[in-house]
Amino acid sequence: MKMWDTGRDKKEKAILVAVDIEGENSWKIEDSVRELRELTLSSGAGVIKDIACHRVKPTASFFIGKGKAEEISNLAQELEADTVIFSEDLSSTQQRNLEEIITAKTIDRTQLILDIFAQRARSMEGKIQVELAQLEYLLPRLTGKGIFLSRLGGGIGTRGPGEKKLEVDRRRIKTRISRLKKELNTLSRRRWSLRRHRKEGAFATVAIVGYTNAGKSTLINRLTGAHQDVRHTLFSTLDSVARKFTLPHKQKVLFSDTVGFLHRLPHHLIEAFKATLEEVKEADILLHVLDASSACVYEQNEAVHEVLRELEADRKPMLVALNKIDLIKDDFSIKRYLKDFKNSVPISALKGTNVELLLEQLSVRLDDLMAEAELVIPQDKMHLVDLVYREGQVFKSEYRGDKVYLQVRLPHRIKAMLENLLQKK
Ligand SMILES: Nc1nc2c(ncn2[C@@H]2O[C@H](COP(=O)(O)OP(=O)(O)OP(=O)(O)O)[C@@H](O)[C@H]2O)c(=O)[nH]1
Ligand SMILES: [Mg+2]
Repeated sequence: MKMWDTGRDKKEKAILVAVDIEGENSWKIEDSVRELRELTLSSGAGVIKDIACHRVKPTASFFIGKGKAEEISNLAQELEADTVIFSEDLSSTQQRNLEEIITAKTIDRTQLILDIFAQRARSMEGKIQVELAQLEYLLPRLTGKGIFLSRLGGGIGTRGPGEKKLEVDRRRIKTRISRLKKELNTLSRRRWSLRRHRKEGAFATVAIVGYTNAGKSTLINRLTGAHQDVRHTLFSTLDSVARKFTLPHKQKVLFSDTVGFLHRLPHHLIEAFKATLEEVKEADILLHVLDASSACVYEQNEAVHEVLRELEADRKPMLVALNKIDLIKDDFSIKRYLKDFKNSVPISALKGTNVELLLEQLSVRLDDLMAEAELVIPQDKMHLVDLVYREGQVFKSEYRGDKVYLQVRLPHRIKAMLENLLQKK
């Protein structure tokens, strides 16, 4: 039996503690509670109670103060909770102290998210990325008693591809981290050469991005007949998938569906998933799927931009699909969103509404972005060939004497820059 299967048969019972620290979180407390609940359910645990508390400042030893911790402890005993989940990140001291008072296992939001990722990881790359994020999270916490090492109960916070390895010491963890990073590097290089290959096939790349559960996989499935897992749960997609498609203006594109974003996505995860998220960084255009039926459309939109900024992909051209309009009863909010979100098209990926319109818009945007060019690159400027492959789609490439001839489609700005550089002696 795999170790991270423990606790699966009996549903883990969790108490949620959403903490609102003054001026720290732009989300309303009700929304934080709702999100924590969805995350918990996505991890497979059940929620037996949620508690919201406000604090001006967290305390160093108990985060929520000793009195409140005791209150939660009583409640946990009374309700026979297995786990108490905090909406904010806890330091190792806070976690240890809390666990001494609250006899149930105590975990924070990052651990909860890491646990969901651990359960979802399927591909080798996905598993390595999750393990890396788990170890990076664990490392600074491996001090003193090392509470993480003594957890044998199973359930959230104890599962993961790297779980068995949690029982090794700091130094071995560090060695493991560097090995995982090396493996990721190798995989990432392989990915890069694949991508280069694809570009030779003259595909423009469209990365489907968006908040988790917005409907990204539903959309790629509808458009391309892909079979991405679609579920009403957070982070159902971890591994990216790419599918070929021909747009109304005959451009050949490659749609990629990848991991969903989240408000305050743990930094370790973004770091670890950077390889997967390269698809986003390298895309010619982003197709942002926004769940227009959510009560937190603006917050989710902001969270997506926050992650894109971290990936340095926030300046990419973007088309917004205002999804799930079948669930919206009033025209007024759709009109408002169309005004507030630039370049947006209201759609329903589930029902197929306006999907053609979305594709047409995508075609128009791509036409605007790209221009065809013929380039002749002399030997002393061979480094530019790489740039062309990275930024554009190559239809034809051949040696003509000692020069390279390329027939390409490129973003206007790159075309102008190259033509300028190639004119210079
Ligand atoms: N009503 C309605 N539901 C939709 C629509 N699009 C997607 N859904 C539902 O929303 C849920 C999430 O859809 P997914 O396609 O898995 O979302 P995702 O963005 O890929 O989510 P992750 O991979 O988990 O980040 C599923 O239950 C879908 O059936 C839509 O247009 N209308
Ligand atoms: Mg998905």
